[in-house]
Amino acid sequence: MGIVNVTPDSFSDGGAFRTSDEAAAAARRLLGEGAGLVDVGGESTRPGAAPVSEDEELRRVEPVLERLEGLPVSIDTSRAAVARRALALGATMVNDVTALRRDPELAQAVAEAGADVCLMHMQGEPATMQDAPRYADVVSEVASFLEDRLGAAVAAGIREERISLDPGFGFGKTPDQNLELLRGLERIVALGRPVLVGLSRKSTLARVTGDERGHVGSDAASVGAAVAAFDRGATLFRVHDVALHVEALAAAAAVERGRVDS
Ligand code: HH2
Repeated sequence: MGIVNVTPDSFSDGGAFRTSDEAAAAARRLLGEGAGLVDVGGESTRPGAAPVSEDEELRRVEPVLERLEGLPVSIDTSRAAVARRALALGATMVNDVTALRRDPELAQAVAEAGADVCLMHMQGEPATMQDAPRYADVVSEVASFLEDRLGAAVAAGIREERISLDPGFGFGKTPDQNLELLRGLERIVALGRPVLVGLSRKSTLARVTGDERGHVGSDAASVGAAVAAFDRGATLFRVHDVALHVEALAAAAAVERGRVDS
């Protein structure tokens, strides 16, 4: 999954595009590099980010989605109105960092469209989530949250085979909590749904490479973390540098198979 942020303030590439044409061209490039899907988002969820209005979110993503009709697109939103518009324009997946908790109508919008959905764990809200995240046992708590949200999504009429789960790296977690969660990823995989990970350029990766204050991890560190997640059973990777991840994960998958051809 290649990332296309249409936001002025996302943590690593906010404000990267001046026009919808530029954003759509970047999305096509990521697909050309081997992404199976591009994730288009109009509201930053980085730590400290303020929410944007529904009108503003729609104004940002709609022209990009129009330019990507017919291509595999996921919409990074927690709002039913934005999801409905994106699904009408051909998006096939809704990536909701609130796991269907923010907008009570979103589950129905996904169910009615028969779309895929990714349910992500977050402790708190983006504005304050990094203030003092606390867990007795981060792996168990995230697993049990995702199990509950999976149940809620199915109860709302979304078919289980449409649902993927995401532990939500960086969303209300310290660097050590992110690493403990990644080390224990098999517990999330054991819930029986595909697991998506968003580790790309997250600030925990800046910490592990000795950058004490940086907010953006390197692509090399991102690839290392993605391969560690792959080894623990993750199958979906939300990334900025698609070409690097495609090559690294092709190598990791070939090792797993023990032969060149799949
Ligand atoms: N991380 C961000 C946004 N959306 N969705 C999922 N499923 N998993 C993630 O880990 C995830 C996500 C990060 O926030 P943002 O500020 O939008 O930065 P970027 O899109 O550059 O990663």
